[in-house]
Amino acid sequence: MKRYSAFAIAREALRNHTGWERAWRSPAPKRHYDVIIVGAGGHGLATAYYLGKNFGITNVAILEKGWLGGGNTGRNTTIIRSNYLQDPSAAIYEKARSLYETLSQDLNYNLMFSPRGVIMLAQTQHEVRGYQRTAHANALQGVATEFITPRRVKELVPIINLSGPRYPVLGGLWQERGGTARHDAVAWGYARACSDMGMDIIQKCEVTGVRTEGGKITGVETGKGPIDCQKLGVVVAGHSGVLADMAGFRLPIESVALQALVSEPIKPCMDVVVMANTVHGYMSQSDKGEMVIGGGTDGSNNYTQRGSFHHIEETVRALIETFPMVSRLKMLRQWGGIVDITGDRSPILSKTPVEGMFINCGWGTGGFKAIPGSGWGMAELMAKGHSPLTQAFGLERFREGRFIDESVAAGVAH
Ligand code: FAD
Ligand code: PYC
Repeated sequence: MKRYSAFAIAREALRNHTGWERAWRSPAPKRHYDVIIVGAGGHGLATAYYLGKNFGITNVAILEKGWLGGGNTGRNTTIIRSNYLQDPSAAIYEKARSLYETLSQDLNYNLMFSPRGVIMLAQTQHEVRGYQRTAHANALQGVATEFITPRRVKELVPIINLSGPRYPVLGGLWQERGGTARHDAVAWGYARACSDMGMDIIQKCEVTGVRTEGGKITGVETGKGPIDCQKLGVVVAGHSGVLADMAGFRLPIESVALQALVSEPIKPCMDVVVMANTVHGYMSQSDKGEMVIGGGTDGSNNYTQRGSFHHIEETVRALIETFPMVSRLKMLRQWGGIVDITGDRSPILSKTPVEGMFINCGWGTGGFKAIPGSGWGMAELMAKGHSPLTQAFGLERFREGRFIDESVAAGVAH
């Protein structure tokens, strides 16, 4: 695959952009692969990429029922941070954040990573204590965060109203190297690199059945026929329960819609990301000038990719107290994704009761930020059978009661 560079752009400009290659191939599926990954979202593609890059495993197919990146990866609000409380979480999210720092260069694809800083506002005494505790934990974990005063919050976010009648701003948990990245580009960058390594990305190829023999994985049924494999990685976010059901086991997971919206584009007014978890809202400004806004999850489990209308109204109403300027904005578009939530708000990266079948899910409302670290750990788990990054996130923790409680760090109300 030709490298993207300033020189390549100049060359193509001179020949009316007729020389660009397709970013990834669209092959017909082969009858057999060493590894099949189900789901071409960020986590599935990153898993495939690190299988190839770190372990030389490239006879891999990535099967996607829709278009790659069309699930939550292409629907999220792109916030990247690693300010979690528990040690296993800090390890995997910080691994991901640090990989994001150089991922554009690694993939030779501009992910528009923007470490502009993330603040999680403390708007109750309970949150003050919670975030101070997280800042102390992060210091021990080597994650750079600090608890900041309301005055510092105002310096960083001049448009904020510190003295809301219900929820005044009492401080915030600040991560200076948190930020955002372009979500589609993350999927596209990994896809291009996987295709370049010889992996087959097969879109419009729904997995409809999981084939086993003597408790061991042998392959999958798909809309394009049966395909055999030695190892299967299921990375399908909100549809994880459906795939587990096909293989004959159950997951401790719920699927629910989470939605977001963007405003009309306006002049630059906020150059950090702000999460206001008590009022169930968060906001950043995109490079195009739109205010990117999201809220909490729907109150009932569902598989819609829209979310309920009253919920978006509630989000905006709540945000107006902290950001009065929002009341003057016109909203441009709204969408939703199906997120997969576990009881302890931590993901599952695990072997399963079926030998050779692995699962990566449960990232809930917060998995975009984790994509590189998750892919790194999941690839190691699939290649070697164990990984220090994924060890604590096995399915057995629900049986053994070793929960990794991240209900505060999850940030988004559910
Ligand atoms: P997905 O991107 O959903 O990929 C799974 C893929 O599997 C899909 O493409 C789907 O089509 C495919 N699939 C499903 N079933 C089958 C099948 N049977 N056969 C073949 N393919 C199948 N996280 C953050 O860190 N920061 C944020 O700011 C943030 N904001 C969010 C805002 C919203 C509105 C939403 C919905 C989510 C947000 N998230 C955020 C969460 C984040 O988007 C997800 O955790 C992450 O994208 C999950 O990635 P994935 O690769 O696991 O899933
Ligand atoms: O996990 O940071 C996050 C997040 C922000 C918005 C949705 N999830």
